[in-house]
Amino acid sequence: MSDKQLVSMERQDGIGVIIVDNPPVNALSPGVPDGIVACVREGNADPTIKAMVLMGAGRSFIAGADIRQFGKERPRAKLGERSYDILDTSEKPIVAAIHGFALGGGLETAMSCNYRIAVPSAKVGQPEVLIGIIPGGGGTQRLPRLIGPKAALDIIVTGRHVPADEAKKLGIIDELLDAKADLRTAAVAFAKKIADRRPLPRISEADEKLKEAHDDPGMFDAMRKSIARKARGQKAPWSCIDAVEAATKLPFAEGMKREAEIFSTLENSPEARALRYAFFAEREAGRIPDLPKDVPIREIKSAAVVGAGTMGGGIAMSFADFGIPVRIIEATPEAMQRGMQKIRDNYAVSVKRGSLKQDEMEKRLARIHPADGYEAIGDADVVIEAVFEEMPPKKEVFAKLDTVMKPGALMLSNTSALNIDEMAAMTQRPEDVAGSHFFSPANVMKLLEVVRGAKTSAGTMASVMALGRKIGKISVGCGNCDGFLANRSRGPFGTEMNIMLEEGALPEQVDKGMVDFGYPMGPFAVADLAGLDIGLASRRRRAAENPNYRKMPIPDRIAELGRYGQKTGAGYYRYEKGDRTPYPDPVVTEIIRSTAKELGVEQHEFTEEEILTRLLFASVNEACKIIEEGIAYRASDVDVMWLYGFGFPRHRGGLMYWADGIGVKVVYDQIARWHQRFGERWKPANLLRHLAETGTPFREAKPGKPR
Ligand code: T1G
Repeated sequence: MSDKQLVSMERQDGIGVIIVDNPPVNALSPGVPDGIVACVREGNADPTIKAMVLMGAGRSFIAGADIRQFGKERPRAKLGERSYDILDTSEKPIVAAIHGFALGGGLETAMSCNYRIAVPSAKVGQPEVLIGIIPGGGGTQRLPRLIGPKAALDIIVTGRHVPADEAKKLGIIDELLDAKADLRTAAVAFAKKIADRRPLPRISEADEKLKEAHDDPGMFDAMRKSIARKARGQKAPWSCIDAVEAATKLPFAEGMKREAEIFSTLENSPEARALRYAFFAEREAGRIPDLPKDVPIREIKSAAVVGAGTMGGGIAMSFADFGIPVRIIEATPEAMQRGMQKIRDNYAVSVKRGSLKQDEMEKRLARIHPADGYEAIGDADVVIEAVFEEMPPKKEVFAKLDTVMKPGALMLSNTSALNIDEMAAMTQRPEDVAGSHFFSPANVMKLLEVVRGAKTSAGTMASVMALGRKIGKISVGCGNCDGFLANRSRGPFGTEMNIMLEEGALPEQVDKGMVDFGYPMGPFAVADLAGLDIGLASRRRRAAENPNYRKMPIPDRIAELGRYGQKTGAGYYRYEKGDRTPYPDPVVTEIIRSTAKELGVEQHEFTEEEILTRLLFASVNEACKIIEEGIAYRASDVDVMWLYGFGFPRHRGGLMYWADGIGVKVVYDQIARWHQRFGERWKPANLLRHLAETGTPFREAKPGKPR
């Protein structure tokens, strides 16, 4: 496809309409910038053309540079000769007509035009920091000139997508169209209206708004302070601040050079490569390898949830948040009352924080309906079971659902580990049963683990994956086994962290190691947040099922004292009233030391590196077993689960990507040594040995037959 066809110009009433047509999101792939340059030059040379409009074909304006090109050798136009520069120096006015997304190089392209108009559903932004770089097409120099450095800092450092109405208020958009307006028609009319206006407004020449930084020079350090904790170990967020600060100190052309210098130091940094990997891994996760592309997806217009506890309530909110009416049933009116009150309280907290408007809260609450009994939910398109995490009550629920749910309804379980086939066997329609494992808090966490049972149909699997996307989740599919992909791969991490306490480590030491690595919280603090009673119940269940199950005396003794974590004011740590800060507790240290003595475990000093690799290699090994069994469909799905389910630091790409950075052979050799030292629990997975012997990276691991 020649450049021209990626970008073309049509003449309409003396206006040159330049259309970028590079599906799916009109990225600035090779040929697109040149195509824009060619059209602008043609427009300026054509006397019949008085002004131009730049717009995108299909569902979006321009979603930025082509991320697939980063890190690759590619032709680069010099500063001053890029499409941004040609647009900026056009003799005739150019109007950017925005629908869908104007992100990264897309917004930079629009800011290189003289005017910007948009439909109300459009979103604009500079999300480059989310892939470990900074805007490289003038965004750090033009945006502060357009809306002031402070607002520009917020957009560039957070990478957030700005809705069109806010973009209008900020001054990014000159005209916000009516929702019913036809974009092209409105754009041509706008272009005709401004065609003769001179001088042409050029953001590169508009320094007025930069004065804001002279009045408040401390804004850059204030931003640095505000991101210190969240951006530790990363480069891009800090570089974003440096580049915007440069815009307030240097003339435009100098600032552009500074931006390009900073950009070139980041493009191929380990952080940028890891974040690019995560970007595409997330999209790949949405595809289940052996599902036919044309499998019919069931439309979901109504939902139901069985159980109004913490998870049930959060799941109901997820549906309501995305406009789907949902009915909830509970065993008793008191439990229903508690559940509904919790939902109201959760929304009230969001309103108080300003992340939700009061009227929107009312709208969402109005979509959540307490219902009386199973009969009241029979016509829902999907039902999710979220009762206590034990098999008998879950089987009972599925038996009842089978008698009331309409044909074709999706029947799902929110279990985080229990056997989906056992629940499906309680129905006459196991093909409509699957797992939909939400992570707590269900209305906040973006991950949805979609579990395929032995009899789950392709249609059900594809429909649940699509449902996850519809309610704003990242859907990742996997097969059915104890703990599925997420919790099973995390299991050995949990085992190792408690065994290291027996060998002499302390919770605060392990947590410091993982926080330094980039986790928002250490694993022991996370356990206290989740509640140690859940861990105790799960260990007791496993010990009951498997006589060889390795007991965990330290966490058992802590929990048996009623120390369930934050909710009881003490767990692995102690907590002050109303304060979530974890304080080391000598009571716990004493339990650890005395239990270790009793067990006669040899004590040793732990380095941060041993803490990190003991915890993560244990899960890498388990993940290899999960991949070789066909439970995971690809190694990158493990990474997406760890990024969105377990807070793995995103700038490290994910568990398997990080392990690839260390090297399969190094990981294998260390695990083999621990196998010798610690025994069976460290037995290397066959797949791991195979990868080490063949020098194949984890990300190229071939999964077993999908289950
Ligand atoms: N480059 C290459 N492919 C892209 C792409 C991009 N910028 N954006 C999307 N895709 C692919 C994606 O992989 C998927 O492919 C398909 O499009 C649909 O995407 C110079 C340096 C726009 C909000 O960071 O955030 O500009 O899986 O499934 O959920 O300063 O895509 O179907 O094969 O995500 O509707 C800055 C990245 C780049 C935006 C749409 N831009 N994209 O979300 O669809 S750096 C970004 C997104 C830059 C300049 C710098 C989202 C979206 P496939 P999707 P969606």
